[in-house]
Amino acid sequence: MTNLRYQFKIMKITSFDQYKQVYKHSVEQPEEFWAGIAETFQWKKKWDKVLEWNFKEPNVKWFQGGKLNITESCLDRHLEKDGDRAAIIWEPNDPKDEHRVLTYKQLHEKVCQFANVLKNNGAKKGDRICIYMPMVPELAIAVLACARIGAIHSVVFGGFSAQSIADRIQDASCNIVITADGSFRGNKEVPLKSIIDDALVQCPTVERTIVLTRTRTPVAMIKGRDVWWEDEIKKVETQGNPSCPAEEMDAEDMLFILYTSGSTGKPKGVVHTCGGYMVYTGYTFKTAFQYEPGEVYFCTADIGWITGHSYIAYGPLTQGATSVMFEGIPTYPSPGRLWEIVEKFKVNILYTAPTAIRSLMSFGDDVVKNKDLSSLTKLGSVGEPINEEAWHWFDEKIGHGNCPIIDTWWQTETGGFMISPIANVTPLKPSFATLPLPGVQPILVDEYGKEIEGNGVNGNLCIKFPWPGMLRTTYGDHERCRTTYFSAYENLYFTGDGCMRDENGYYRITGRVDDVLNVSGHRIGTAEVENAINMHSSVVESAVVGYPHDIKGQGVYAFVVCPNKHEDDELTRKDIVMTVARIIGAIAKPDKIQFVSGLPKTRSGKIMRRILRKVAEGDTSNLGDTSTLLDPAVVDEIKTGAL
Ligand code: 6R9
Repeated sequence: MTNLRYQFKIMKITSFDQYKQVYKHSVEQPEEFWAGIAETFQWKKKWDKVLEWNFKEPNVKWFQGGKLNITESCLDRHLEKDGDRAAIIWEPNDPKDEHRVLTYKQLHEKVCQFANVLKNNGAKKGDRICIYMPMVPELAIAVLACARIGAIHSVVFGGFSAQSIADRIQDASCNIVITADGSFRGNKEVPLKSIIDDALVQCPTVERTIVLTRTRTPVAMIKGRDVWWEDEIKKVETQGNPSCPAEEMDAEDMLFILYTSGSTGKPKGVVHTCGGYMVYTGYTFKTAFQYEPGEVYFCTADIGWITGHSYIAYGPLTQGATSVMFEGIPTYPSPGRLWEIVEKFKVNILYTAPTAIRSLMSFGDDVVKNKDLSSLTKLGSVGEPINEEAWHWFDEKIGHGNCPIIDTWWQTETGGFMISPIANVTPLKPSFATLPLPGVQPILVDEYGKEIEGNGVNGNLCIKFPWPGMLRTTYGDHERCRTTYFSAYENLYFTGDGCMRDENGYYRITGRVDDVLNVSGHRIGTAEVENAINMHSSVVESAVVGYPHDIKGQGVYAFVVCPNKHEDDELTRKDIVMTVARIIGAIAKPDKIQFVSGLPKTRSGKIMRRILRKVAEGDTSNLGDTSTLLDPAVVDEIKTGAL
């Protein structure tokens, strides 16, 4: 049994030397290290075995024999001492509307209530429940209520189309959908329930939808299938049982599924489990931000993405943190909105994305000048590599030069931060995620999987030892998990990212090395977008690549073969964009569409994406060897027509 002083030390790191010691210990004695961290969470029964693993199948099990319910670490354990502390501060889309504060006591009560609603509506442990909701506190409540009763949530971001939702509901055979009439985002209203209705035409497994009132836009409510959230809550109230016992879960039981794009067409359902994910999100949140109770923390992500799961909901709540949740967008009603929220709630820690920073930078410094940002002590960045210009602006204009920037590198699949500075401990270097957190063992490999040792090197980023927050499988298809992450290099988890390690051993992520784009910090598979474009009636084939975009990081550039198109190119472009929005969602819309008579293919029929990437980047001076192309003439045409 590890002693408590040691546990305290590993979560609260005060010097760079101490980080190095703890890191060394985490590599030499990983099981002791992780057991020490796990001790700081609430378990119904402690584990029998810390770790069992191989990366071949893969088979990774943490804290086997342990019994828990993650909501007890997030809620119940804070009630006695900190029940009146704010758990969630919610800021609505329209600043003229009232904000809401939910204390730990209130959040606990609402989660229990809604857990009982779920039970009344037939939900059981192990069921898959799809959640498609606006960024309102009820979204967090729905997520936690699923966890409370042991149902597996699958949150779908509010920007996805009916078709994308249907694919995800079918893949996991969900029986319940939780949604709202609509959502407010900036000056737009999204008719969520109507989109769900379109999706459900293809989803016979769904027996019930629970609909929250938000925009009160008219909705179709189908007898026997659709119920209102508010009515169901009233029923629970009259039943007079406000509490809901937390279902006992095995450490390795599934907690949730979250779909993410890869290099093949269909998004994968990344699976996270109860014990490991709880320990990992809580530990990384506490460690990287060196979070102290009472600090106000604001993560600008949406719960529909992994960042929101791990660092709006679960991670901060396990640590009894006060988490600000924002319904709207950074530029509404004006580009000063984020800074106004910081001012209003005296935010101490602001965690956001480079794309948001670049977008707000473009409005000039005046927007920031008259805002009181003096409450800020720590800043964070996530989602994509942060360029130096954005890093310095964030540092100077927002942090006034005295807030560390915690550039956290991680993925949906890793569950939580992997490579990240520790606030006020790790010396920073702009655009570098710096060093692995204790417990994380990165390694760079060449294309053959050989380790690239030493410093001042570049390679593909892999992880060589398991960590508790890693994905366990891809839902319904374990083989896909193996081939995607564990087959490229033997005995390593492959991240899909390229990376450089500088002379001091600091890591800088250089971007994806597979066919995944990172648009405004969101992962989009090129194959997925191509499939959607190809659905358009006059498209024969297409190829999608990324190109550098000032605000989004990467933009979507599509080369489309469309011989029988409408004579008005612009109209056809709009139709294609609309087709993509229908099939995937607005987030995947191509920024540029170039019509071509053919794609550059090798004699074996493979599209030479290298050439297309160069054209999209506007660098056609040296396209490299094109001699293996079936028809080298198409390259000239593509070059001339570049947008
Ligand atoms: C958390 C999240 C994961 C991909 C990842 C990488 C990129 C994320 C980054 C970063 C450089 C950072 N990425 N954080 N690149 N520096 N701090 O974004 O998860 O949506 O699954 O995306 O995002 O390319 O592989 P996810």
